[in-house]
Amino acid sequence: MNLQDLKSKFKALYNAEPLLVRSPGRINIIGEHTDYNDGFVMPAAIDKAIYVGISKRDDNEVHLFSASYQQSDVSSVTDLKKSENEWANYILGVADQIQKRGYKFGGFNFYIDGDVPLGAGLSSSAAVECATGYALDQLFGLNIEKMDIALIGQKAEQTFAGVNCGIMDQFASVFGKKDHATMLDCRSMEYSYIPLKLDGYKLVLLNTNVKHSLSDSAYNKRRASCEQGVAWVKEQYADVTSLRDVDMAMLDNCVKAKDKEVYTKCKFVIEEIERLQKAAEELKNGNLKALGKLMLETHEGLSADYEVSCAELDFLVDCVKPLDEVLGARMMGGGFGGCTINIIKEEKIPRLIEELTLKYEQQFGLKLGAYVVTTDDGTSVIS
Ligand code: GAF
Repeated sequence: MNLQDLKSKFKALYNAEPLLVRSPGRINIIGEHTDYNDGFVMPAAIDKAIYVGISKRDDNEVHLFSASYQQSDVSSVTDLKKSENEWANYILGVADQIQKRGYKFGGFNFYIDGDVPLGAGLSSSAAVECATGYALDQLFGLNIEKMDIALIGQKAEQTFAGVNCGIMDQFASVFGKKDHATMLDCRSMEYSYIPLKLDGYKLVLLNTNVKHSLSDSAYNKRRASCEQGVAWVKEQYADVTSLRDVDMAMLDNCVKAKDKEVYTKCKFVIEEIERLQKAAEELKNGNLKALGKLMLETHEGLSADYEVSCAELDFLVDCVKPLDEVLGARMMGGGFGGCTINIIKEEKIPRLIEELTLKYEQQFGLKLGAYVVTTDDGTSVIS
């Protein structure tokens, strides 16, 4: 990302000097669809980020410009509502949530750019939300807690983008730490950093370059199935408030006979919460092979039970599964497209990407994206 270029474009557009904020995209090592079930997640921020330039205005107007869409959007802080420009809603939704929490701010100019691939499941939208929240906080001296920046971003996604998401993506964008994975307990919101020592291996993201259109509605549907499962378990175990409190015996007892669909969805989540805890131990002990095996199990569960994979993601995982140089592989994030995350031996990466690109194109007529990523720090002011 050329920051000098971003600054000069901001100046040319708004005739003002911007404050610059960066907020990264994220990967998730393991722990999928567990965040909205009070479970654990293990994401990390990556070296691809959203960059925001921002300056105060003398009036109450909000002037936005997106470099990716080459579009502008004008509104007012006295009447923040959804825009016809979808990209603008991730920004306006955050401004709206900040206001709803009682913080006051005036009009602002805003320029957004970045190198997080859009629609690739790397949480570019969470990065936009967190960059916006932090930029407004820093520009207007609002003193918002960092955890609240993440929570505000999540709420904005739910209200202005209509996805009933959990907290993982915004949390990872704000709290990421270079060379570390973050283990977050989504119930207590306590977190710890686990060193990500990959010793000769690298994290490689393989981008299917598809985003099947049912992704948002299916996400909300999965969440509803989990809630239904909890409601049935609660009839017998009154203290239960989420799938985090449920074990397989309780699930078998209360849900199995009622609804197969709800049962398999809840089963995946219960298994995944347990799997993540094992994975954290393996990572701490430097046992990448065991971690990789758990990642493969996660993929199987996401594909067969949680049913959020797709032919393209399954194909990419199936291709690398038998290879010695690949320790782990799985689809990542909400599902229905985006990227797989792979742990691959460094010297084998270029050749493998070449082969997979060919195979993927032959199979689907699509171009494969491939990014060797490193982990990075979370949201910050850069100048
Ligand atoms: C999406 C959501 F935004 C996250 O909150 C999380 O639920 C994830 O899907 C699945 O683990 O990225």
